[in-house]
Amino acid sequence: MTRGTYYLTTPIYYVNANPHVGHAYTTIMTDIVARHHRQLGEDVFFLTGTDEHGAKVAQAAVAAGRSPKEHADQLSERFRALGAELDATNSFFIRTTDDAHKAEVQRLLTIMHERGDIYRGSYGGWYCVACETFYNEGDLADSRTCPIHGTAVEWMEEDNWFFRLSAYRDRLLAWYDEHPDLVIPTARRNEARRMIEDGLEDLSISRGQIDWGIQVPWDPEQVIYVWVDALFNYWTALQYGAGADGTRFWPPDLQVMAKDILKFHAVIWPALLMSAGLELPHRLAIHGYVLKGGEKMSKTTGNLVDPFPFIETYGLDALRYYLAREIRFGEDGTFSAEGFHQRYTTELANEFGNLLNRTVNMVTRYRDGVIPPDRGRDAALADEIHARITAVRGALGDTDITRAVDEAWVLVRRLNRLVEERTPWTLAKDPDRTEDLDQVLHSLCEGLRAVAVLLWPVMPGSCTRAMQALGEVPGEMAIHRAEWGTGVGGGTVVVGEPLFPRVEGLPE
Ligand code: ME8
Repeated sequence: MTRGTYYLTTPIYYVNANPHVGHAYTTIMTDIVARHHRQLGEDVFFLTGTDEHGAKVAQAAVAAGRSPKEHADQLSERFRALGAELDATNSFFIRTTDDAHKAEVQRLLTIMHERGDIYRGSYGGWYCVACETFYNEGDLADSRTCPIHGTAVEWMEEDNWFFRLSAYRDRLLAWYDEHPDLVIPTARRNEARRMIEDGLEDLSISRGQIDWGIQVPWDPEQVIYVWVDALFNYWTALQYGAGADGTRFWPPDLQVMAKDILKFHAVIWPALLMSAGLELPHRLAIHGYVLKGGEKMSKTTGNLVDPFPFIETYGLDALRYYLAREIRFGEDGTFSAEGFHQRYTTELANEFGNLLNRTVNMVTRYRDGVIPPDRGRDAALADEIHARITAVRGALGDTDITRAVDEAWVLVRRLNRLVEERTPWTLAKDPDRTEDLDQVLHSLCEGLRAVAVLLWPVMPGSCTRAMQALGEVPGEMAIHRAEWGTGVGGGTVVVGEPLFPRVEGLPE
């Protein structure tokens, strides 16, 4: 039997400034889904990378006193390092300055040109360099500023190449109607559909005034508009970054991003693909903003949170968990050092870490470390575990990452209640209740293994350690290992360091 493939992507990040928690957020959320699909036994290809051309990057390079390429090399490395630091399991890291990417973008553009979708025209409009896009007068915020960044826009007038985006209106609407859950959440889908319905203007897809970009194949005076160059990365990466027959992964099963780039992905991207004759993605999952002090965390606003101090103080898994749980996937959410500390202490250290610790200690004290056999007295818990697995799978199938963590956490709390209700320390004093004690210890180990498997995509390091503490083979995180009765059986627990040691908080 061939394994099903699953292809998922993050946006490729601009190399105009250092990565921050906003980028970490998207990469972590996508990694959670990637890991989950590997647990399901699928052949997963997970792509991330950097977007390196365009005016924005060229200007940042000038400001840093470097050539665009030197600047891009340096910054791209930081994004790559961030991914590694976050334990992101991306299969490839694309750079739009890769020669193979450039050649493939040129090939696609030639196809679009040959089919008559690209023509020469002139255009004048208000340009926001931070967005790398034109705005109509009516879209601008007060005093002619960008509606997203609040920064000044510039009038730009050019003679360049245009893509007949307007000609794709009906095909795009039909595609939306045929695929009702293509863009999630629904509010974003409706927003994107409205943009199409309200009418689309043709898109200027080349620039004559800058040279930091990919040359238009039939016009050496012009470079390809950075967004067209960037969007095609999702296709080009498979041509040279996914081994032989990389295109078997096409089309993307899931593309994750924040709402700032909804129009590019939900309107322009599908039209480009139609024009290039390529299949369209199955799902675009649009998440909200990570806010700091009530505002979107962004390079332009400057209210950035550096993820590294949090990783150093609390550990990487705490950051992954906090972002997945605190910021409801699809909605805006606030990052706060205080909230982070609170969740770390109550949920990770007390509810999860301490539960594992107590369980391992009790098995050690009362049963010499050997997990006792199932005495067949906990069918209800076995059912509950099965229900949790179904719920977590369902939530991740809907790309509702926060709900998946919530569903898994129901089991963590259920197991804590089990300890309180059955008080194993009382059972241990009563020779007539040996089997009851066996059962509660067995049930806790079963339940904790399920928790470790279900939360492994979110907290890979800690859940692997939890599996080791339970005497399990830590590498085996396939989803079926969460089911009751799939443990190694008669295993020996291993007393170790706490999963989430107590820490002093970081200053807000
Ligand atoms: O837009 N909250 O790159 P970019 C949540 N190069 N997510 C955030 C965030 C925040 N405060 N800040 C950034 C670009 N992000 C283009 C994309 S794709 C073909 C080209 C994340 O560096 C989020 O995923 O501005 C957002 O969509 C992306 O970074 C924008 O990154």
